[in-house]
Amino acid sequence: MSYFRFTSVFLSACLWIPEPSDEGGAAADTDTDTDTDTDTDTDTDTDTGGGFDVDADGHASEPAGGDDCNDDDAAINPDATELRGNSVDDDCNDYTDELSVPRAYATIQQALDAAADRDTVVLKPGSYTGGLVVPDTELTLVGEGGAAETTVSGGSPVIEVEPSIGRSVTLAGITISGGTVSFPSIGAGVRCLSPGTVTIRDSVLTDNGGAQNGYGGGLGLSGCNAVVSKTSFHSNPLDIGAAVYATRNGSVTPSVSLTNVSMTGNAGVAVWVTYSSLTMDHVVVSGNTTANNNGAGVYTQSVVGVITNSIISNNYSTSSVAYTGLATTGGVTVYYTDVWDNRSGSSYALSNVNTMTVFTAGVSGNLDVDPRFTDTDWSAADVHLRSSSPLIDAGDPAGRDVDGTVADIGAYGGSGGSW
Ligand SMILES: [Ca+2]
Ligand SMILES: [Ca+2]
Ligand SMILES: [Ca+2]
Ligand SMILES: [Ca+2]
Repeated sequence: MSYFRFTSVFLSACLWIPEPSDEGGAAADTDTDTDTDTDTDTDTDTDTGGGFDVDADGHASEPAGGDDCNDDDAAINPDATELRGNSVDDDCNDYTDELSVPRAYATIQQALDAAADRDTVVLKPGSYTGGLVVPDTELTLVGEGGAAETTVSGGSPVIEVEPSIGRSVTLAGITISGGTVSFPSIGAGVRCLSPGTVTIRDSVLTDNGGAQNGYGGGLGLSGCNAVVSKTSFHSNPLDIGAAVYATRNGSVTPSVSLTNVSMTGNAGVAVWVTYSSLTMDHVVVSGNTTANNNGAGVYTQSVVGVITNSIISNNYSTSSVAYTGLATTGGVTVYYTDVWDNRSGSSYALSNVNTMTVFTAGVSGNLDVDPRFTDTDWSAADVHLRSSSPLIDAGDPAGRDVDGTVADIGAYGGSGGSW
């Protein structure tokens, strides 16, 4: 008996919760309740545990405040194992006929290998071992309880995806950590060298890199497209692309889209993209620091793209020749973006160095001001804006926040700002 089941049984024995009418249970109606609602069921269940747990599977019905999504079937409850092919959500997690780890499949890799296109592999809350390969299958790997309750760690990389052209692999609701990569390889956390698309949302990529001599700590791409949203990259140690690294693979140039993303406390250049197209919208790249020569912040070369509604601040490199802050060429358009207090040189003596950049404060909505974040402990920064921040309502006026006001600049502005 699981702790949860024990708790439910225990509570059912101790508490009386008002029963819902007409649960439809099969037990004989021996109490004196009357059928008061307007559905076609008759009131036959109210005497079997007071409507609290009609099917006696240890889980109260949802109308009674419980978590049993079908209180007429004892085989269906949150402790059940998901069965495939029956079009039933057996384990009440809002996914139907998913490949469930670890109940139906002991390991993530077993589930990935068994999956077909459009399948979903769902992880129960817990910690899992990385070193995974997602085959060329259009699938979703998701943590049922979100990134706060689901961690996949270790491996080189933690997760490799291999989608062919036109296919997409989605990773969602997962903390991906502890990956390593060594020169000349790409990608410690998530690696994609295939010409399809990797989609990452509602996730955390942290502590990936380690060796300091490969490319791409959190996410490494070569000729692979990426769509990343509502995701944080923090404390990834790697010089070149601590958070995201992307480049072409032969003649295949990737498209990289980052929306509502934060990158803080990484050791190295957070975004390093070459020979690609790049969109950064509502991205924070702040508090990334390195003692090595390549710099910190954002670096692009031979890239066409747009950076908007974003913040690039407090990135420090001890090298006097580093590309610290925003270092990009004319192929990238920058607007409604704040670039502030990036420094390089010994003891970070050179302020706001933006070598190569096309950025000009005061033009195209661009700013050079203190963002006034809630917290600047960069190892786990809360980059929500304080109410006094000059970046509130300072984004592209064509965009709106979820509250209907003009979009804020930063990771929590715009229509996708709730995360
Ligand atoms: Ca039940
Ligand atoms: Ca049930
Ligand atoms: Ca399910
Ligand atoms: Ca099922």
